[in-house]
Amino acid sequence: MASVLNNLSDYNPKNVPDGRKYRFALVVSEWNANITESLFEGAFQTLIKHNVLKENIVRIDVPGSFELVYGASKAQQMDVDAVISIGSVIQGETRHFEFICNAVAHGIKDLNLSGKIPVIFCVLTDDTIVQSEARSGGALGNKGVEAAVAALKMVAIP
Ligand code: DLZ
Repeated sequence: MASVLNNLSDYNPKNVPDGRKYRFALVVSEWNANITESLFEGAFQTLIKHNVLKENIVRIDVPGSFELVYGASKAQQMDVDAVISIGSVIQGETRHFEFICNAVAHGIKDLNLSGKIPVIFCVLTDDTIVQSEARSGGALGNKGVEAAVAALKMVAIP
C-alpha cells in the first residue's frame, strides 16, 4: 500500500511474473471518475508493461463502487484469469462512506473465497480528494499500478 514511507509504485519489475499468457478484467467505478480513470490507466499500463496483450484486457464500467461487487462477480464468469476492481470512495458528511467501503471490501473478499479466480481490491477509501489524488498518480504513487502487480502475482500462483 502506498504511504509516505512506502510507495509500491516503485516496485522491482524483476519480481513480477510475465503476463503474456494471461487475461484480465478491469471493473471501473464511474464515481469520482477523475480518480478512477487515473487508477485504470495505472493498472492498464502496468499490465501492458508486463507483456499482457491489449486484446486480453477487458474493461467493464459500473456506476459506483457499491456496484463493483456485482461487476466483479460477472467478470469472474468471463474467460479471464483475474479481476481488478477499481473505485474511489471519499468521505462525505454522512455515514454513507462507511457503508459503501464495508460492503465493497466484504463483497470482494467473499468473491475471492467463493470464485475460481482472484479479485484484486483497488478501491481508494480516503477522507479527502487531495488524499485520493496523491494515491492515483500523485506524490504517493498510483494504487492502480500496485493492483496490476498484485494481479500478475496472483495469476502466477500454481
Ligand atoms: C452514493 C455514493 C456516494 C455518496 N459516494 C460515493 C463515493 O464516494 N464513491 C463511489 O464509488 N460511489 C459513491 N456513491 C455511489 C454508490 O457507490 C452506488 O453507486 C449508489 O449507492 C447506487 O447503488
